[in-house]
Amino acid sequence: MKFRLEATDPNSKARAGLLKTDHGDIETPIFMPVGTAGSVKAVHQRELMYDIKAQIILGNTYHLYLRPGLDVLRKAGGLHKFNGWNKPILTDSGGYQVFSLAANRKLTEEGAIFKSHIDGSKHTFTPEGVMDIQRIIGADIIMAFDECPPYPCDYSYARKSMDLTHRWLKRCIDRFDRTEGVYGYNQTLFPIIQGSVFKDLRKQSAEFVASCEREGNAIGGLSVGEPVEMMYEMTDMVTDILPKDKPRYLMGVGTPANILEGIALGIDMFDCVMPTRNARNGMLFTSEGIINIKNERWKEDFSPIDPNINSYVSTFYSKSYLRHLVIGKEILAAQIASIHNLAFYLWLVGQAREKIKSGEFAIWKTEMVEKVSRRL
Ligand code: PRF
Repeated sequence: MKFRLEATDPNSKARAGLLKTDHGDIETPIFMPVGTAGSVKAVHQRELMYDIKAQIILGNTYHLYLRPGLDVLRKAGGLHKFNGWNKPILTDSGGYQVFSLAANRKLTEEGAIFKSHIDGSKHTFTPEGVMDIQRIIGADIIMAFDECPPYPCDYSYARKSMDLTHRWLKRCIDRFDRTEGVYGYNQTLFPIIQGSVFKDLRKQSAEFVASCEREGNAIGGLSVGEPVEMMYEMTDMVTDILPKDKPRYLMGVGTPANILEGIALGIDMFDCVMPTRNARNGMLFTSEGIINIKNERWKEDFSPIDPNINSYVSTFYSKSYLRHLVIGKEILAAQIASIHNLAFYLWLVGQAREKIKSGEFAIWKTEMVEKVSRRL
């Protein structure tokens, strides 16, 4: 994997870059649609590729390991072959999902023991095991095994948790560096910074992660319920410590405004379930603001969903028609709304990239944050 910075904004820490993987290039800043179980919910690959223009998607170790399981994935030739997405894939390591989804989970020095949310079967994830699983899934970018402490959490818990995440990181690196990709292309491992909302812990974690000298770095443990100002403050601190010549990934973030602020603080990669999950509940993100399409206000609004977004569904379908589909619980509603929201997120990061390159990002960002946060 190679990363090249193409431009930096003179009035913020925003950067535009190019990340090269064996499955193609990624223009940063980028948003990565979440495809938890190997599918971006309600969206075909063709739509991801040509309407949304996604450049990389995310998968989850936890889900893919439980279903379809490693035998199927290995026989398929890896996730790219299995789901037909031949561009880059990043997998999250499973620690976060074990703690948000599994039953009876227990943390030890060795790893996490949990019961499947699907059939109650018992499993153990260790740093080594999770590296091996992500090798078999075949993601281009694989994530270290970490613990994301809840918010709020006290200082003593946050420190112990961070230390455990660091010990796990060493084990991840050790295992990753002793193994090879199963399918012939390169994979790379990103470590994850933790430390809750404590400045000294965040600093310590960022320094430890930077000292590992991997090809990219991630920031975890944020957007878990803390005030946004805290999230921005932690991100700001951490990006001052991380190397400038490597991509930074802010995990699980966020709203359109969060993403713009994150870019201003020097983040290059984002993922979030929000555009797809909220789409399925009728929440649309548009270039004019946020719409609850179920609202009476849109009943007879025959204007396009968003004329500024050049995905087929955004201009072809009207708000009124989409409202009708959502209220009738038609399957098509989830498809249209998900494609539109993802196309909007990709449009937003694409615009940010253009503005960084032309040196106008900072002013544009302030206006845009206000615009995309409005509730219509
Ligand atoms: N760790 C991992 N995945 C994550 C997070 C984390 O802290 C977050 C926190 N926002 C989202 N996804 N491994």
